[in-house]
Amino acid sequence: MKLNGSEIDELNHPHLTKHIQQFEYLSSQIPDIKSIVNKISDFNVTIPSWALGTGGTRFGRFSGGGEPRSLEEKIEDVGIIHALNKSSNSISLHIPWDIPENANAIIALAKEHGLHFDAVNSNTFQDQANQPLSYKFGSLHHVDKAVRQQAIDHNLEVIKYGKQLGSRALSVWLSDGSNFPGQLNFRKAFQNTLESLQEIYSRLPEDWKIWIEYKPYEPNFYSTTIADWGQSHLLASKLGPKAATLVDLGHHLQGTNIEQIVSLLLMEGKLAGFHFNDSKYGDDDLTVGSINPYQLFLIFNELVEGMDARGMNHATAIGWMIDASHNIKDPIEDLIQSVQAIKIAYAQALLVDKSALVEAQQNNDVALAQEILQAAYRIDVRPLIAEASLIAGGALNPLEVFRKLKVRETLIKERGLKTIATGL
Ligand code: PSV
Ligand code: MN
Repeated sequence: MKLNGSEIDELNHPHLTKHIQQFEYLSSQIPDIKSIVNKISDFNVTIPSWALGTGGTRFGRFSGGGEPRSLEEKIEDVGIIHALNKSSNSISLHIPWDIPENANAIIALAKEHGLHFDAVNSNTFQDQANQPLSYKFGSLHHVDKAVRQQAIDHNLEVIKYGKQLGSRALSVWLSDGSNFPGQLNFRKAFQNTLESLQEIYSRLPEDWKIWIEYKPYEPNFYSTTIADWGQSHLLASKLGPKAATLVDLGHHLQGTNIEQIVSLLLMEGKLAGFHFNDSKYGDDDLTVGSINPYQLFLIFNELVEGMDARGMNHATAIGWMIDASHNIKDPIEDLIQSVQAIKIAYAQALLVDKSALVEAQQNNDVALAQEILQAAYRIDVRPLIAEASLIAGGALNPLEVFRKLKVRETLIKERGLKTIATGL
């Protein structure tokens, strides 16, 4: 299924007069609104292939139907999101879940939908059929060199697929860790991981990066070998300039000041990018901005400040991606909401009065500094986001258009109600 621009235009039409009024009102409040609209237009958020099906917990999974059954259908789904919001022009694949049988045909299909391929993800957290050695006790950190070698070879294979598709980064998340005190020698586990990553790093293509994700717990509940940003950063700095730390918002213990982590990683030139989601308790993988939109804004505030300080291009210098699981919502609707929330937070961060904030900080004027931040956060920037989408040929309200066009109903007709889960 592929949406066409004219059916989207038609549904925008009845809302145009109201939109123009709202945008004009916002323009009267924001001096250089055009430059902000342009930045929003340039900004894209990658959709992970594994987020297009219904997720689940270890207790159950409740499919809404019409889920993608193949890589081709996952690309179609991202194409639908991109046609609606004009901000999701790439997909991130997970190997072996998404092995492209015919890379040229896959590239052609992606192009048809205006998409390209972002980072490729390796998977050494599951055993695959016919895999000689088990990852039950870890992969790149394993006590047995033969298991480590198998995991290294898998990562090299992932790079091979990524090269065919035009990806430029390998994203590594390890579930390696331990469940009980005494199970693992932390130092040896870390050194094994480093050695394994060094071997992968030495085989990275010239223009590639390796992104190292961290997570404090789950599936292991006592220790994780790359548990936090310090451990990831230690590995990334030992590896070299092509390695950096990937921040998944859900991978922090409650109350962690993620914006401060982001600021320092940026300062060191070691922020690879993001996996966006939201959470209340742990790695809940909820819709971005659904629980704590203020935190998301504060993170973007640091991003904008830090990237501007280093002269980085907001849209392209780091990886922007969603990593979420949709247990009760339609996955496409959830992803549409997530991308909108990210664009809102980014736009609000662009509206912070930077020079006034610097002055307030210099004067230790704490109350004023807070006022300045919150003044930007409290602006309703939705007309600005809608304007950027409209100019690019997208929907003023992507979620509403998705529903009005009865996209899910069509997908259910095409693909059936009962679909097999691929991925997480
Ligand atoms: C598991 O927590 C996880 O969500 C990691 O964040 C990875 O990025 C993702 O799965 C896919 O491997
Ligand atoms: Mn992640």
